[in-house]
Amino acid sequence: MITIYAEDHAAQSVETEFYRGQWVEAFETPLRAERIRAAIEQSGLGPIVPPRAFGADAITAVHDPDMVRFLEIAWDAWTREFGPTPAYPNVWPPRRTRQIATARPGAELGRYVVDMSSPILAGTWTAARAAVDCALTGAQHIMDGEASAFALCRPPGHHAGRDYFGGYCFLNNAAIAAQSFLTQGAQRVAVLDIDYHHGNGTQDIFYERAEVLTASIHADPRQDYPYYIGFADETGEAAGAGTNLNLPLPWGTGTERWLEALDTALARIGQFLPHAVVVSLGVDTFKGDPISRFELASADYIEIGRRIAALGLPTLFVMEGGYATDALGVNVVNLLSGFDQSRPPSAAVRI
Ligand code: OKP
Ligand code: ZN
Repeated sequence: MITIYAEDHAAQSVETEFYRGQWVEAFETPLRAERIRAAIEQSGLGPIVPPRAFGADAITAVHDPDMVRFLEIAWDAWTREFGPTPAYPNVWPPRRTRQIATARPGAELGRYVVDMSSPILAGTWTAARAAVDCALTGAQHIMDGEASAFALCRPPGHHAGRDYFGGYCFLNNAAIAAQSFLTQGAQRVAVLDIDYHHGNGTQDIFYERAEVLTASIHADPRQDYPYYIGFADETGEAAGAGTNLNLPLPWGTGTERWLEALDTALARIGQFLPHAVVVSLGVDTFKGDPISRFELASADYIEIGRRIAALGLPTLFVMEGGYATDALGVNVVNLLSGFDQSRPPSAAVRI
C-alpha cells in the first residue's frame, strides 16, 4: 500500500494544551506522524510519497467558504492585534445569536472554534492544507486504479464540521477526500470512522446527503469528547435519512465488543454498495492511549485490517487520532498490513 506523507505537518506544533483545567504536555504532536512514518518505512508496507498540491475547490466543496478564508488569514489578523502568540478563543456566540461577522479576530475565532484543542499558529494553514493534499492525493491514487492508499494526515480532521473546527482538527481531510470521489463521478461513498472519538465533523458534513454513508464507532458521547453528538438515534435527515450510523460504546470496551460493532458497521457499508470507502483511522482505541478508555491490543489492529479488507472495496485510509506515541507505529502498521495481506485481488474503483 502506498503512503502519502507531507513534512509540512510539523508546522502545527504546540508544547502544551489545556486539559482538565491545566496546561499539560501536548498529546497531539509532530512526533506522532514521525513515529508512524518511521514504522511504515521499516515495515516494507510500500512506498512513501509526497502529496500533489490541490486547489481550494475540494475544500469549499464540504466547508463553509467563510470559515476557510478565516483559517487562511486568522494568524495574520490575530498577530496584528495581539502579537505572535497562539490564537485561542475566549468567547463563543451563545445559542440563538445570529452569524454576523465581527471586526475582531478573537471574536471571529469564537464563531468557528468549538474548544481549546485547535490553536491557530503561524503554520496552521500550511499544515492543514498539506494534510488535505495527502488525503486528496490518496483519493487520486484510488481513482487511478489502486485498491488502497494510506494518507498519513496530520493534523487530523474528523472533528471539523461544515463551519466549525476543534479537537486538534482544522479541515476535514476524510470528508474532503470522500467528496472528491463523488465530484469525480462516484455515486456512493462510505466513511467508516474507527477513531475512539465520534467523527462529529464528518457526520455534520454529510448528515443530509444520500450519497454518503457515515458510520462511526466511538466512546459514548455522555462520557467522552466530542460530547453532545454521536448518539445511536442520529441516523441522518432529509435526503440523508438512514445514511448515518452511530455505534457508541462505553468506557472499558474491549476487543470482542468493539469487533462486534465493527461487523455491524461493515455489514451496513456492504449493503450500501459504495464505490469507495474512506476509513477515518484513529488508533486511540488502544488500551495504552493516554486520553481514551477503550482496551484494544496491538494485535487487534491486524484483525481490524482483515475485516475491513473483506469488504473488497477500494479503501482510502486517512489518519486521525492515537496518542500512545510509542505504540502508534505498530498499531497503524498492523492495521494496514492486516488489510494488505488478506485483500481479495482486483478491487479497483469502477464508476
Ligand atoms: C481528536 B481525535 C479529552 C480532551 C479532549 C480533544 C480530543 C480530540 C481528539 N477529555 N481534547 O479524535 O483523536
Ligand atoms: Zn480520537
